Amino acid sequence: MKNNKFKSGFVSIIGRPNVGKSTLLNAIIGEKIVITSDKPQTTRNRIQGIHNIPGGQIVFIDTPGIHKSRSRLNRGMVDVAMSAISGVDLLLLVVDAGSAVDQDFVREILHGVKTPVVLVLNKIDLLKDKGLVLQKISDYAGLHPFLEVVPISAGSGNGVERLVTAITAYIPEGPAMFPDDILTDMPEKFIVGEMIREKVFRLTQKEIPYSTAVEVEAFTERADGLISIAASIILERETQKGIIIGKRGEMLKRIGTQARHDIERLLGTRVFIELFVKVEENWSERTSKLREFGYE
Ligand SMILES: Nc1nc2c(ncn2[C@@H]2O[C@H](COP(=O)(O)OP(=O)(O)O)[C@@H](O)[C@H]2O)c(=O)[nH]1
Ligand SMILES: [Mg+2]
Repeated sequence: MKNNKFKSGFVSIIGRPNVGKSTLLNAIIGEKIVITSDKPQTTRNRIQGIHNIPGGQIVFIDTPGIHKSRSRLNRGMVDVAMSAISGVDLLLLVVDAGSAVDQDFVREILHGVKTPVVLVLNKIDLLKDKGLVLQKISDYAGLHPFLEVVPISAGSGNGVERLVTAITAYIPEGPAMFPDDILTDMPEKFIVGEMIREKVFRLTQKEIPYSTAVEVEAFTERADGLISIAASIILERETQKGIIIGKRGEMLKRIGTQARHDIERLLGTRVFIELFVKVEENWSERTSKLREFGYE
C-alpha cells in the first residue's frame, strides 16, 4: 500500500560556478530549458525544472554558482544560490571530477546544513580511468555524511538516469506541485531571453557576457503559428555596442540565428527574432536596473 503513494519533492542543484549544474538540469529534464556555457556565472536566477516520474514529481532547482564576489549582480546571485539550500527535501552538491578535491569548499558550504545531500561527481569523462573515479568518490565520501556519491557525466548523460533513480528514493510522499505538462516554472518570455543571453556568453569574450542583460519586449503568436519576438540586448557602456553588433551586423545576426534555433526547438514552432542593442550605464551596479532585469 505505502509504495503506491504519490511522491513529490524539491531538490536544489548547488555548487561552484561552471561545474555543470545547468547541464545536469537539462539532462534530467531531457530538454534545454536552462542555459550553459564554458564561462562561470552563466546562470543568474533560481530556475525550477519539473521532472515527472511514474507515481511522482521532482522539482529540481538550478542555481547560480557559489563564489566569493564583489559586484552587486554577483552578490545577488550568490544570495539566490544560498537561499536554495534551505527549505528543500534534498541537495545535489555538484563538483567537477576534473578538478582537485574541493574539500574546503564542501566543508564550508555544508557546515551546519541539516538537509540530506547527494554528492554528484560530474564530468567523469575527464578522468582517464575508473580507478581515478573510485579514488575521487572515496575522497569526497569522507568529507560529509552524504546519502550517496554518484559519478556522472551530465554532458553525455552517462549516469544521469541512475542519479534520478537514487534521488527518487529520498523524495517524500506528497501531492504534485505543478501540472504534469510543464517543464519549468519560468515563463516562456524569460527562457527566450535566456537563450539569447546564452549566445552572448558563448560568442563574446572578456567582460562582455557579464555586461549583458536581455529584455524581451514582445512575444506574440501570429495567426499562422509563427512566434514573433522582439528583444533588446542591454550593455553597460556605449563602447561595447560595436562588439555585439559586429562588422556589418554580423555578430548580432549570429546571436539571433543561434538563439532562434534553440527557441524553435523548445517551442516546437517557427520563430522570428528582432534584436536591438541598448545601453544602460553600469546597470549591474544599479538596484533599480537589477530589479527591472529580474536579478533582485
Ligand atoms: N567534459 C564535460 N564537460 C561538461 C560536463 N557537464 C558540463 N560540462 C561543461 O561545463 C561547462 C559549464 O557547464 P554549466 O552547466 O553551464 O555549469 P554551471 O555553471 O554549473 O551551471 C560547460 O562548458 C559544459 O558544457 C560533463 O559531464 N563533461
Ligand atoms: Mg548554470
